[in-house]
Amino acid sequence: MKLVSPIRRAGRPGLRSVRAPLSAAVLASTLLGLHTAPASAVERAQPSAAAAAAPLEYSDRLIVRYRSAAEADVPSAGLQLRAHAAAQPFGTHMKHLRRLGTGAHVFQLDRPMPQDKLQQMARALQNGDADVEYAEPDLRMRPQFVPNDAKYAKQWNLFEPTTGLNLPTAWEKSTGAGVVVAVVDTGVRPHVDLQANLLPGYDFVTDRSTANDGNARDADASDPGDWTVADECGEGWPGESSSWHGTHVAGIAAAVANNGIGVAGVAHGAKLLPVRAMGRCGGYTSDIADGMIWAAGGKVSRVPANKTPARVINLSLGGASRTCSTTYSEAIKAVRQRGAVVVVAAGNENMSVARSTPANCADVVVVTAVKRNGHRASYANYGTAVDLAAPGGDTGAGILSTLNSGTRKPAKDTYAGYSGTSMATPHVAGVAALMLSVNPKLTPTQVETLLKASVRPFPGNCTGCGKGMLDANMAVDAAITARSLTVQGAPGP
Ligand SMILES: [Ca+2]
Ligand SMILES: [Ca+2]
Ligand SMILES: [Ca+2]
Repeated sequence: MKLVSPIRRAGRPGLRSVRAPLSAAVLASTLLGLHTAPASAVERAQPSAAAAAAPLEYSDRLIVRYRSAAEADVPSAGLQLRAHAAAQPFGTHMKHLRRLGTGAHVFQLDRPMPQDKLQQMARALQNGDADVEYAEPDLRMRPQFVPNDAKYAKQWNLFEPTTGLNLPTAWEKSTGAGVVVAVVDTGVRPHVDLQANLLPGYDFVTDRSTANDGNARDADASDPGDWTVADECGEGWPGESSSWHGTHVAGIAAAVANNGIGVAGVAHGAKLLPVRAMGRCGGYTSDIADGMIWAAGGKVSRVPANKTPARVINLSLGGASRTCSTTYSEAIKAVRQRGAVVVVAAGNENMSVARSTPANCADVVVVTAVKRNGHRASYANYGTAVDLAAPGGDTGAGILSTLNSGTRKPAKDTYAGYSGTSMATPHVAGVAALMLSVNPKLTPTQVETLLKASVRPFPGNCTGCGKGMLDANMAVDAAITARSLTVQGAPGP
């Protein structure tokens, strides 16, 4: 059921084909006339799966890996000519953009196309050129959050017996010292409650209208704002205020604690590596993949080496796709080889996680959201790919974290409650940092296994929410126990 199509307006080059992260309020006002409202009157209106998915079925980029050009910054003229020829029957042109950290190449089309057409084009390219190892759409991702009213919000998510993380107890053993957590997101503000934990990071956004900072990639990962005007991210979509999504996510994972102000992050002893890969209307898979590889210490051409590689990569983002792209699979494989655990939001469409990517990729820790009462949040995706659940908040009880007061450009530091699987995910990323701090030898697979083995049972109804609810104290204990097992030569999983 596709009710809203993100048809790009003719003659407005550079505009995005997908919408920005929409607030629940906006979605409600936009879509309630078109969609059946959720049954529960207690829950706010949530985007239906179809509405949330539809705009993401478009992209104006393809990713192609050539057997002969994996090491080359630019594929040969012959290869480019064949790519160009493959695009012609689809009424578009393909222009080489750049090489990815995976060794694949990104091509720019002259206009956004629906995902199924892109798939056909990718297949045509693959079938017509023996040198093409694979070709796939470069899907745009968006942050996975639902903004919330802050006035009732407190940090119940850290300590409350029902669904809290049992953190005060865990903090006696670990605060994440020595561990770097990468937040691949919209960038961050130098918020007073983040600053002491912030590393320099990098801005991987290549597309200038997405970037909104006046240039393509650069060394400044600060968030200039991701506000949009009506129709910018697809016709029919209203304008949006800046979300400061990355700043909020970063604060949950590792806001400064015991400084007398604001909030406490889960792993407030850890360092935050801001990796900017999204902006206005979300961001491309290709930029996210490069950001991930760089975050873990991998090489990305034309980007200076990351001197502070991350052991934990937080992806509070996603898009609609029934398959995990090869680009994501390769990026995940590359960062895991470097010892980084990837934590991914299940998504906010109240649908099967199998339809949300990169949550449907293998070898990532997939997190869904519980409400304050331990029931699955009404927006939260579910299914067998979900590994565990963490507090994601809901109406009147959002997850409080660092934010900025600017509606467009940055203004003052502030704090606010947001809800979403975007908010649940950095709880798990933070706990992974607590575990790696007490046991740096843990592999990404071991971190995932121990996280799942140390959960608490759900106090509410949470079907398809994985093994249970995140418990920081039990996870840290499990990491400490695994340390002694490793010493005795009996490594864990
Ligand atoms: Ca830039
Ligand atoms: Ca920048
Ligand atoms: Ca603080």
